[in-house]
Amino acid sequence: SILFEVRDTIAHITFNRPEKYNAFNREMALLMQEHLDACQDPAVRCVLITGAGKAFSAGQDLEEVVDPNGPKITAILAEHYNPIVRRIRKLQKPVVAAVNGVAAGAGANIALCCDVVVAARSASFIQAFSKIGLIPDSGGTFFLPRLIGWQKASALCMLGDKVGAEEAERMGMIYKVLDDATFSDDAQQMAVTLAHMPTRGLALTKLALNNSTVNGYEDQLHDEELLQEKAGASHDYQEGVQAFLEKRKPVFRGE
Ligand code: LHQ
Repeated sequence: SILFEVRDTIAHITFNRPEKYNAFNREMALLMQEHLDACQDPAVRCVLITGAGKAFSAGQDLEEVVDPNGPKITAILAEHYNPIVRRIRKLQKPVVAAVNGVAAGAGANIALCCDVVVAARSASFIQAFSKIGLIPDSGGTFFLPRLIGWQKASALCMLGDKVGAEEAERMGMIYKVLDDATFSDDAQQMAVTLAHMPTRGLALTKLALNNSTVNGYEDQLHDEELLQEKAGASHDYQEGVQAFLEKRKPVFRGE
């Protein structure tokens, strides 16, 4: 249900249940966690998540939750989705979501917790939860108001309106829209760029941004000192400065 391949330091994670719009069943949610764990390998310097077929992901496979005697919702969140979101935020390297088509429910919010979110012009985002009586999960109530502001988040969470990629870009929900025709190549190129950057510095950048969600201003300035000290001790910082002064292209090792 998920394709996983590491090629040229990029881990490609491709949701692959196209006939179900890549809806998450238990197997797929657990597999996603395994693959994200595998991405901790230092040989991986960027993760690229996308969907096969027409959709990115339609969120929870609703066929799997129709039985009221089936798995409890709390267990689904605690065992399927929250561990995925936590892994993406904790992973010490950039995670790119390349949203190729519709991203609904948990599918949308897994995309939105990634470090760089790009979408094909024809893609869309739906906080589908309200339409079936649920609340946005997989971090949606945390990330969405921070991305697009309280009012737009609140309205989208309640109305469940479909937001096209261009509007999502305008709102600040995603980084960029890419053309459909070249989407997969362009998203891949972005992953290549990130994979050649100072991975350690990017990891510390991610940590600083994560910390800013809990820190006050003074604590955040203090964290920047500590994290910058670590970044400043990296090989890639030396290399970056030296390459600049020597007017040559830097060769970053990611450490
Ligand atoms: C699906 C699904 C799907 C199964 C499309 N399941 N088959 C956490 C805790 C516990 C419980 C619940 O959930 C959660 C987290 C969540 O993610 S809740 C939100 C769950 N997702 C949704 O409510 C979205 C449901 N899907 C849709 O609204 C539409 O399918 C979208 C807007 C995604 C796409 O619409 P269309 O482009 O019109 O496509 P479609 O509706 O025809 O779907 C294509 C096929 O995919 C279709 O199968 P079929 O055999 O009829 O061709 C759908 O049944 C199937 N599919 N989403 N979530």
